[in-house]
Amino acid sequence: MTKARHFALPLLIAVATVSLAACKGADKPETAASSAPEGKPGVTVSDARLVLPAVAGNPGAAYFSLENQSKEMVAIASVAVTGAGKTEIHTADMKPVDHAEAEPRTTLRFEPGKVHVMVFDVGADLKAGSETELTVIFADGDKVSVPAKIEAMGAAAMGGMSEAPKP
Ligand SMILES: [Cu+2]
Repeated sequence: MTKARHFALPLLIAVATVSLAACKGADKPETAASSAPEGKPGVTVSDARLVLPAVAGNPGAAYFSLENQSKEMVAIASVAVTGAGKTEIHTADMKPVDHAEAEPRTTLRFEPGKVHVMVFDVGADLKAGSETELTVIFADGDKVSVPAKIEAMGAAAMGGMSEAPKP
């Protein structure tokens, strides 16, 4: 009988070690897999455009729509425009705010006369009729980049009105 006892003990230890290892392995299998470099699940940015200042050196403005299909609030920390300097998120009455929020299952529209992005130091190579890139940076660090149409100030300000008379 003494021989049997000698066998049984190491076997028990082996079984315990194996089950411990299995526990550890099942803990967090996909930590590194879920961070995409661009894009944000449930969020779509569209209709991006940059309106150039009427007078060179003045700030321009950027507009876009952000559709939040997710169940969570999405916070925009800042917006970057390729070829321009710094930007600020402004309320309708031109007050800078440190972020803008899109409620769950709503579309937040940045548009003239409402919340908008003020764009400073607009580079000379940003020309009406061409495109640049607008990047929305979220409070959690995610980013979404989309092409932005570049428009002259007149076209946006005049809306549906006819063009100014030519000299
Ligand atoms: Cu403004």
